[in-house]
Amino acid sequence: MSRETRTLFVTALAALPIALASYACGPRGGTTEPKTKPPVISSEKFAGATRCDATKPGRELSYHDLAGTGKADMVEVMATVKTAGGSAETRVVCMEVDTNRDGKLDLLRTFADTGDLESEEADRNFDGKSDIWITYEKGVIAKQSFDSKFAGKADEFHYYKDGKLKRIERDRNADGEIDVWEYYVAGRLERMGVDEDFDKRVDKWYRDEIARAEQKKLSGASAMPAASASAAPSAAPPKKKAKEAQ
Ligand SMILES: [Ca+2]
Ligand SMILES: [Ca+2]
Ligand SMILES: [Ca+2]
Repeated sequence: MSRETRTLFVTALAALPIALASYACGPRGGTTEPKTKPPVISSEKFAGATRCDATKPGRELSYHDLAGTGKADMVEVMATVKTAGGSAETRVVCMEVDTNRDGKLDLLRTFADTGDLESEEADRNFDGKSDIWITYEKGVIAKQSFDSKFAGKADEFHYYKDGKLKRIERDRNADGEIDVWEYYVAGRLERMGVDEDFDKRVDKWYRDEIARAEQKKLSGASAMPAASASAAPSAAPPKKKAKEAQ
C-alpha cells in the first residue's frame, strides 16, 4: 500500500482529484490494524473538517495503516446517510491521510452524503498548515486555492466551470488583493490583465502577445508575453472578480 500512499501524495501536489479514483474504491480492505494512532485528527487543523467530527451522533471513526508501519496513517469518519432511494447507508464522509508518515495528517478529503467528493485540503510542505484547498460541486472541481509561497494564506485562485479552467487570479505582492487575472478558453490562456503598481486596477492587458506566444509554442519555441510588448486596449478592471477571491 505504500506505493499507493506515495502516488496519492505526488498527485496531491499537482492534481488531487485524479488520485481519488483509487481511494474511492476504498483502501479499507487492504489495511492492517494500526498499533498506534496519529496524535491529532483534523477538526482542529483543517478549516473544512466539520465533516470529520466523529463526535456527532451516528459517526464512527476508524484508523488504518496503509503503509504497514504499525502506525496509523489514515483516518476515516463514517456516517449513516440517507441515499437517494431513501434507505440508510453507512458511508465515508471524511478521510485524512498522513502521506509522508511523519505522524501528522496532511491531506483531507470530505464527501457529501451522496458520496460525491466535496472538498480537499492538503499541507504540501508538511509545516502543519494547509496550503491547497479545493472545492467541488456535485463532485466536479469548482475552485482551487493555493498558498504558493507557504506564507500562511492563499495567493492563487483557480476557478472552474463544468470542470474546465476559466480563470486564474494571483496576488503577487501578498497584500490580499488580486493583481493578475488570467482568462482561459478551451484550456488556453486567452488574455491576461496585470495590475503593475498594485492599486487594484489593471494597467496592462495582454492579448495579442498571448496569441503570438501560443503560435511560437506550437512551432516549438518557448513562450510568455514579454513585459515590454505593447498592451492591447484596456477594459475596466474586473474588480468584482477580485473580491470573489477570499
Ligand atoms: Ca504527514
Ligand atoms: Ca503547509
Ligand atoms: Ca496584490
